Amino acid sequence: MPRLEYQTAGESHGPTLVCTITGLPAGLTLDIDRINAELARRQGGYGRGGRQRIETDTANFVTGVRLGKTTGAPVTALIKNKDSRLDDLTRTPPVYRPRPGHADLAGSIKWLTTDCRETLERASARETAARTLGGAVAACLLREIGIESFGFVRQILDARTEVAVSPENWKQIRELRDASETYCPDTVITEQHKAIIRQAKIDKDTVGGLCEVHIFGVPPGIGSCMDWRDKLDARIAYAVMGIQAFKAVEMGLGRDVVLRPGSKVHDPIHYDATKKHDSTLGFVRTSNNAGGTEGGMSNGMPIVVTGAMKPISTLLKGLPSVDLNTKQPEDSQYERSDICAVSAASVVMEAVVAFEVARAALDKFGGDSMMEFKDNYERFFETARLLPMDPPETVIA
Ligand code: EPS
Repeated sequence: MPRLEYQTAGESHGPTLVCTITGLPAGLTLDIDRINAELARRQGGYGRGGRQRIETDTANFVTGVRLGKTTGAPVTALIKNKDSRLDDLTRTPPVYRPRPGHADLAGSIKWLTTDCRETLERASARETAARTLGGAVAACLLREIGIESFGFVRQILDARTEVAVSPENWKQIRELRDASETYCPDTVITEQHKAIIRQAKIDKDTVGGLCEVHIFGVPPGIGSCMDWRDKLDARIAYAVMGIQAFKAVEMGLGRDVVLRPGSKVHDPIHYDATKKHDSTLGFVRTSNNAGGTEGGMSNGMPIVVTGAMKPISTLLKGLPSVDLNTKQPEDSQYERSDICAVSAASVVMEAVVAFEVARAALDKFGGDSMMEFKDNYERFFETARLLPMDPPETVIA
């Protein structure tokens, strides 16, 4: 069976976006309502542009699914672009004045053209709808083994919530997030976010922020230290940096590890027999500075990832640039865009992190069918709880 992978295709103003997922076991029930709910959430958030009023993103599965379940064949899903006009040069004209911060300049040189549209149609964050779909499918698989994901907005510009998320409170915090127009589980900070975005609009400017994702119920031992390419934290960082406009990724304490000595960074290990039947197998920590991975493997604690999104590079007032045909100084060209897309990015980030965890879970437990996958998962826990296998007197202290 191939390893779980996904790829996307489609232009921002082409007829459709495509997500193809290979390596899914047979028999996975796709929760279409939840998948479409994630697509709708990605379209939302305070500060989005006019495009989201045109589109109603929904997943149309065209291969690899029968009677609502995967068959083991490649799964392909389409998301229709209602605002399809790629070949209409009056409504989708060439772009000769590249936007600093966008893919425009590098792409136009790479593909030997002065029309940045060739690049920007694919570089556009519209593509993230397809990755959100792939991640929402992966989340269906994870829920079958009790793994849940949760993403939210921690900060926009300098307005930051200090809300603490834990396995005990995350569902209440999710309700707060869902009531927030910026997907931030803090009513006071949400109002500050909205004021920041309103001011940016007046200033014809844009703003970025921090997204945070927590994954709960991940058993120890997902990922591997044996090959750097299989390290779970490395895979997650790769996936998060692959989201449009992301400039930094951190696990747990992240770069703040440098501000503390080792005794204040590493999470003490305790054994609690009452938690033996949890996904932790009873090995609990009093802190989670590591963000749930050690040595590139999950350690039983929640996986905690932060991603930093830069401000959108399309500014209504333009930025200093050059006309690629005349080489004369000109301000960058304006294309309809968003003032702030951090809320949407938190949905995309949750999706791409979930996909990486799903791949690592399938690498560990495998199986051509969901029945086999879940059976392997249960069997692993049964065996792990039997450790040590040798009688205690033969174990050298
Ligand atoms: C987006 C769709 C795009 C942009 C935005 C996000 O649609 P349009 O270009 O037709 O307005 O609103 O894309 C960008 C921020 C970008 O840099 O291209 C979406 O669906 O998320």
